[in-house]
Amino acid sequence: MPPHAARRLNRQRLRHPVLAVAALALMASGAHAGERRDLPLSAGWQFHQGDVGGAEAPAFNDTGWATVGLPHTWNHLGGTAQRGPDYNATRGAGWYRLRFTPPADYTHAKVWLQFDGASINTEVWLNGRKLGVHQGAFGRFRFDATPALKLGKVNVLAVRTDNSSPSKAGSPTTDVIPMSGDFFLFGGLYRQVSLIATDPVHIDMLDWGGPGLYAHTDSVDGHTAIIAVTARVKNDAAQARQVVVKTAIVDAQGVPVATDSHPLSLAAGALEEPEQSLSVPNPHLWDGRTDPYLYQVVTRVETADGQMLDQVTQPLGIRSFRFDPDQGFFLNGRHVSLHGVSRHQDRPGKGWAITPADQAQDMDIMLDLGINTLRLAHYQHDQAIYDLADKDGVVVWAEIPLVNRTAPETPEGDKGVTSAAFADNADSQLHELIKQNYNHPSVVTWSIGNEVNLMASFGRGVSKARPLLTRLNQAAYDLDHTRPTTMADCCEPWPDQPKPGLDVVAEITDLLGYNRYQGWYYDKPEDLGPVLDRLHKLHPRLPLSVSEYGAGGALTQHTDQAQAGVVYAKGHFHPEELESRLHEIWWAQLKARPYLWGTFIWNMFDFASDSRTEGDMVDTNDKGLVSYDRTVKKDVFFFYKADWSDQPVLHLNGRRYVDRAYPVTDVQAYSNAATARLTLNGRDLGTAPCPEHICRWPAVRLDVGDNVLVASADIGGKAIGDSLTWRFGGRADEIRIRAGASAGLTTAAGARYGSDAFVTGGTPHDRNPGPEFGKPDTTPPAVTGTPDPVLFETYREGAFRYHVPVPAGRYQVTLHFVEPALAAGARVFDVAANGGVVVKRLDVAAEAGGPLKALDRTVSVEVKGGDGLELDFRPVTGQAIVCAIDVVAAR
Ligand code: GCB
Repeated sequence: MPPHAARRLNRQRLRHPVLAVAALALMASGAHAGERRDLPLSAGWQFHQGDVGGAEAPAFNDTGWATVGLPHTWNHLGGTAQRGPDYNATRGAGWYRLRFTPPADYTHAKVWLQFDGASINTEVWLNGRKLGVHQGAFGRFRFDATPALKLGKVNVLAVRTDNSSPSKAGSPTTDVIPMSGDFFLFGGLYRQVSLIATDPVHIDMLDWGGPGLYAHTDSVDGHTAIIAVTARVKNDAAQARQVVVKTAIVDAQGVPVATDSHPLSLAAGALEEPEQSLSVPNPHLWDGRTDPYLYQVVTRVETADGQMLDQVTQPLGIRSFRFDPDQGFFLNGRHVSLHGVSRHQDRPGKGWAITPADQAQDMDIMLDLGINTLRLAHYQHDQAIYDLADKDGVVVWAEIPLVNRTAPETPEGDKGVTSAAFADNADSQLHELIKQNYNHPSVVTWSIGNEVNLMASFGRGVSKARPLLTRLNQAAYDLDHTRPTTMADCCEPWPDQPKPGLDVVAEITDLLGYNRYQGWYYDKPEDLGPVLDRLHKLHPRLPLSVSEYGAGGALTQHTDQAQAGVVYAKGHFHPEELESRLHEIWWAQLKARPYLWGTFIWNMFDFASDSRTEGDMVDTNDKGLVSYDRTVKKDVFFFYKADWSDQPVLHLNGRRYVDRAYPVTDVQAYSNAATARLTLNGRDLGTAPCPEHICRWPAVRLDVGDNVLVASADIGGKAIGDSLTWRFGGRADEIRIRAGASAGLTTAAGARYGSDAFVTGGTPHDRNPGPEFGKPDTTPPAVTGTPDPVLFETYREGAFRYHVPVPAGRYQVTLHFVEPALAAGARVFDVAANGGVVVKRLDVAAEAGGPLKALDRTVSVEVKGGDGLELDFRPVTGQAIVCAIDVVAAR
């Protein structure tokens, strides 16, 4: 029916609103003979990890198998310091068998088996008869179980799942995306399975796992919204049928506000897709987190004499949106600055086999943070989370798992040749994503890939991603003309620095996201903004977002001065304080760039990654704002919450760095108060302003023993406070600094060094950064001539100054040096203490007798007044260097 005709029809109906409402209220409620019946198959499965012959046969003896419930996975990894006894990262086959008895009184003639998601390849047999195969770990899929099902009798369902790694020789998943990625692909029936009975005449059950009913807003203004609804109506009966397709749009109170009826002739076996156009008067808009108002679309197929055959209900949010390359995102004509996170779906112990309560908890934590957008990375998540996003007004980026490469890896590397099977699988997973999520008002863009040329950027093969991306982009348009496409790009080379083997993938999709890790994996954190500006200039018509930015943050690893020491992005030391600091620098730059339509932190939660041993955990990517088990909000969580949420926030940082190395330290809090006050053991340390939500009390002198810090503020007349206790077990007149290091150290003799601090200038280095992701583990030769060679592995180099905050008095200052590589004569420098040169023309290699030999110099220095000790390292030839500094009161 053309839209204008529908509008007329609805106007006529609205002349009798009371009658219409009463009639449709009836239509939208109550049980009917033709109503679908849904039998969850969650309990009582027999499970066997690994392959077994003949398990698809009904008579197969599975008595020795484990009894499990769904959701289920056999894989367990991540979130712990060491691999525990339940560690299981085995990829391969997992068999499930279930005996169940469908009710004998099923009057419906069609029965479908529905899998909400199973990983990665799934083969299904019912009573020994093969129903089909599904390839892809994330989409919902269904099979027609009718011919194999026995009503009222015991049926045997056998399912073989296989999450073999695609890179394994001869793997069955070679052509199933994703080919790689750091997230672990958990195996098994990790979402629900159910049996659904319908009438032979029904809304299509075999439309890529989708609802068979699709609605979108054709147009909306202040007075009217025109909603286009397409129901795919299938007649699986042997005879032709005359039916009526009745559609109602029902408001949040359950009141129908628009209806349409469409008579339909269905030949035997036919599928028809009648389009209906409904006009909603005075539409209440779905307006993001401000007002996520939801209608429902209810479509019912009835016989000509009014008997219901089938009915499907889908969410409807009436909204308009657009993306502008210079001004960002607009929802219902209003600019909204989209700020949010990316999320993976796994949890400790459960992997991907999570419950609706887990989904709800994740959303609650994200809402508490104050997100208004969410990237559901790097694949289709469970319907529950899209439903929550609809309900809570969170704008969603939805995506398919085309990650890191667009062709299978061959033994010779990635040749960039996308096979037909691979392309078809990516296309199928895109169909599933779009069909299954079409009706979610929260979804505003379809992403067709993530970092598709990453491997090629590392020199591992070549990337020829454009043909596949172009196909997927076109498929997304064909499936949904209402939403723009996007993708996340990592590796675009600058036009003046093309990289052989690396293709440019920008400007295929309508929008683009950049994954950027300036200051973590590469560059400096301050480079983020300028790099984005350059990209914006390069693609002036392309609306850009930052689809990832983030840093690791370990709960048990701490540093005294973030950014003073070496950054071990792919290694073992990820101090929480550095994660916070980098986000402070990044967010200031992102916030100042209104052309970005959205920003997405990588990641909301730590997640399992069998390729990583970083920070303080194995098998875990620790870039979450919240711990893997969801119990600990890292400091940086409160930085964003202070900016994004309207809840009052006052959070003292560093509560997990309890045993402090230095007697003097900055204290910092995150808050959305204008100012905050701090006391230490009851002493007032004054009120600090909180610009950009960061309140700082510099150089606070700690007491020996416990230090109770209490912060307080007033936000809109409401008092808010936070407190923590630190311990300082050292002495006020003794400071030992480990130069270049982001971690502290206690020597064999028990001397405690803090991480590099109190310093300006120079650059930090570590000769032995430890194992790093993606690199062979090598241990450099140790320094000789010291009982503490580790103290000589890190150093600071250049022209630099330490301002050591010790009280007045006489100090023994010991400087620890090593020459890492240079010969005598290549490096000569002076060291001045409070202006006077105390070490003159030092050539470490010459004095120590060559590189990698420890050299100590001790001088006595008088510190007058309260300004502390300034040590100035002044190069004469080459660069100055120091490994550690002891400033100890002469006693
Ligand atoms: C990326 C990837 C993401 C990784 C992340 C990281 O760019 O898209 O999947 O987890 O980097 O932490 O390195």
